[in-house]
Amino acid sequence: NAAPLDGCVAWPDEFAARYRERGYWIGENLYAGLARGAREHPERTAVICGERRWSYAQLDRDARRFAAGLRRIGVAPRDRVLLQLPNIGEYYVACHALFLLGALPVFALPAHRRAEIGYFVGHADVRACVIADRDGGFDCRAMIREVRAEHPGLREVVVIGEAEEFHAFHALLDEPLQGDGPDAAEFAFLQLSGGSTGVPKLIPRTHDDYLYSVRESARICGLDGETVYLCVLPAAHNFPMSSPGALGVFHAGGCVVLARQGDAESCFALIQRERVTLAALVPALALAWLESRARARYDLGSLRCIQIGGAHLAGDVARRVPAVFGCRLQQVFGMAEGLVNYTRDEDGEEFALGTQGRPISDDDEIRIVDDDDVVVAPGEIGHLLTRGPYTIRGYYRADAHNARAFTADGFYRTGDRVRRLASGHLIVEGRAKDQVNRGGEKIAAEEIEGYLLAHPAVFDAALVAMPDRFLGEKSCAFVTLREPAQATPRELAQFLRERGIAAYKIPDRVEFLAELPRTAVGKIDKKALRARFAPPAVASF
Ligand code: J2J
Repeated sequence: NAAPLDGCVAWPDEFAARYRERGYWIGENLYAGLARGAREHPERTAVICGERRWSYAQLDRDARRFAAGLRRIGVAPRDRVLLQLPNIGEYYVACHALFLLGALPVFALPAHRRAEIGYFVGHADVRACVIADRDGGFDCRAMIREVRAEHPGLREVVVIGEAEEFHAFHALLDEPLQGDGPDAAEFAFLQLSGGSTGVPKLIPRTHDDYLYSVRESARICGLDGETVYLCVLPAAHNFPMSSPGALGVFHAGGCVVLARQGDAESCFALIQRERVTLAALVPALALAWLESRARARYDLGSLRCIQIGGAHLAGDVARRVPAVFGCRLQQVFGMAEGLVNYTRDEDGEEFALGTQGRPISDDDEIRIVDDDDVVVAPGEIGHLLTRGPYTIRGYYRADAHNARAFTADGFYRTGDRVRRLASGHLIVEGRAKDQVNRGGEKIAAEEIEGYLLAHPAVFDAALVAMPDRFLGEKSCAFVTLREPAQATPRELAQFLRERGIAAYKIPDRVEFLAELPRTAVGKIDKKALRARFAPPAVASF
């Protein structure tokens, strides 16, 4: 086998051999499933996007045509290609085209702005990007122009819609590229980490490891050719991509329905119209669905299962989901770094309501430890460490960070605090990582603190989570100012906006303090800051 892509950490040989031997890594790349679908059931609908539909044959053909066009403009195997698109059908065309080419998509979120996109482009030496002309009121081309001025290595820009001076997506639909795509041992893409550090981390996943998680997820979730999956979370998220997500649905020969608008009523209308059977939500969206009065006006009887994951799900919300929607609730506790846990149909309601599930694989190693990395007694709460056939061994180009984020024997430190039941089910009790989980969108405190500290009036800053009835958590920045400088919360928020960071990362609240509380060792005492907020009011309907 060729050496792994520079900056990626491969599994040690003995682990790779074991994962192959046990049939987890089957040597099939992430394109193969689509090619098979196009052969076996070409006419079946693969993607629905508004009034537009792609059959498996059309999706395969468009992906091959786009791959040919990308190759024509110089995109080569192992090149990194940033993908930033709203939930539109072309998302899966572009993904598969890149998988086939052996180029690595970098899965940016639609919310990302100049700061994040510029960072990804620089850090991963991104050579090309695929973007929409506009998303909502935002002109993505204008942003890319700014990014490109700083990163001339970003040579090719492909635009879906009005391309202006860039390549039009449609002009790159050449004669279909033939072939089977790359060796499955190759790294396939760079996924984004929720992160807890100053700069975002990129997650390299291989075809082999990711396809294993997709295949098993599809099996665990009982997907088949009849599955109609609603993709309402941003398609780039690991959850709607692979747990089992769109890739799981394609693997099973089902249909992905894209929701462009995330509001409850638009989703209900799609569920009714397309007879959706499965939807993946974060708890905040589940709450919005439960709260929506529009529900009564739609026939949602086709729904068989609602998956909820990405953030803490309150017990009362969990109970309401099956009661109100008349379908199964499946909890999903996953992470883009790898490990995914599901509650299973056969586990019964008690586990579905009260736990975050158990791992996909018998070879997902779960280690729960105290602050000194000593394994805790069974059933006790501790830090979750994990290692397995689809959990990464290192972030992309991040040697120093990897030394902290992984144990010497290759376990990933998830930053989550969990306890494990005798049945193997995990319950997420909290987290140790310095992060805000804002309705499933992760915000690394250190990243935002860094931006705040760049403001001339700011002396010190600490970002912490505050409880929110709908989003679960919102962010609050506690700030001390330099004397005699002055600033208002509004000015600071505006300052951050001008840095070009995603809107969800702008602190929801800014509080000025004369001094930040400190721990005995002199670190900012975030626990004390969080304690200033009352526990969340119980949501009632
Ligand atoms: C509590 N916290 C959870 C849950 C994730 C499937 C589902 C989710 C993600 C995801 C994913 C949680 N209860 N049910 O990639 O494939 C928090 C934990 C975790 C972090 C990972 C998937 N489910 N979390 O959310 O990479 O803190 O992946 O470590 O975005 O979300 O975030 P992310």
